[in-house]
Amino acid sequence: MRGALIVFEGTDRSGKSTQTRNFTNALQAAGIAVAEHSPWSFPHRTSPVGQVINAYLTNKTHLHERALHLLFSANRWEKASQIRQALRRGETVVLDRYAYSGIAYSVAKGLPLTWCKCADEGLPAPDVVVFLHLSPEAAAKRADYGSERYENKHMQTAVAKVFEQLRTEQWLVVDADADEATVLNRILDSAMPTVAKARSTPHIAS
Ligand code: T5A
Ligand code: NA
Repeated sequence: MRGALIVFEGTDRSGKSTQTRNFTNALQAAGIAVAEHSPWSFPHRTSPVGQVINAYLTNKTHLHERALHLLFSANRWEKASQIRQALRRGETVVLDRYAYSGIAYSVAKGLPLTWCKCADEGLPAPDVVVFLHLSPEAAAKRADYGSERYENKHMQTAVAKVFEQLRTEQWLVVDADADEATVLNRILDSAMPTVAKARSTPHIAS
């Protein structure tokens, strides 16, 4: 059996890092092999490209918007073959953000949608996209909100609109405005059947 590629998306503070960790643990508890160090997060801040992105996000440097978009994409391409290899080895890969975030944040800042999509074309395609839905008001009440560049209501509302445009019928939309355990149960209920189906499908999409 191959691994499944599972992507978590959502606006800032919707609980992606918390739930990708919980979900990875739940997969392991169910006897499903997961890639080492899973979940893998984007931006992956410690790679050379990731360090430049991190400096931008924490307001330590300025970059042209288009350069920044390409760096976020390059940061995913740095990991693309590792993702494919893991899936082929039968390991499931859980991602905390992916190309949808790349497009949503750049388009929200005014870059053209078609241009933004190009840079990520050809990356391994997810089998499952779990979208954690949380209103900007509820997000603002969570710990540390506002410490990074995009954490303001105007930006988050714009990003949510682009995510809505990108959403397909295959996305699993989960209401993330509940306690951690309740949100995890919602995710497991909706994602587990799709994960099982993906693992029994030989083809890895791109
Ligand atoms: N970005 C990213 C782009 O512009 N382009 C790209 O291509 C990519 C990949 C950083 C920024 O980069 C942008 C998007 C972002 O603005 P990031 O590193 O993913 O991206 O951002 P982080 O700050 O690490 O993560 P988020 O702000 O998105 O938060 P999460 O991961 O959604 O939320 P999490 O799990 O860290 O939880 C936030 C807080 O809420 C608590 C947690 O304990 C934590 O304190 N919490 C809950 N509280 C109450 N109820 C619950 N159910 C809770 N679940 C978690
Ligand atoms: Na996060």
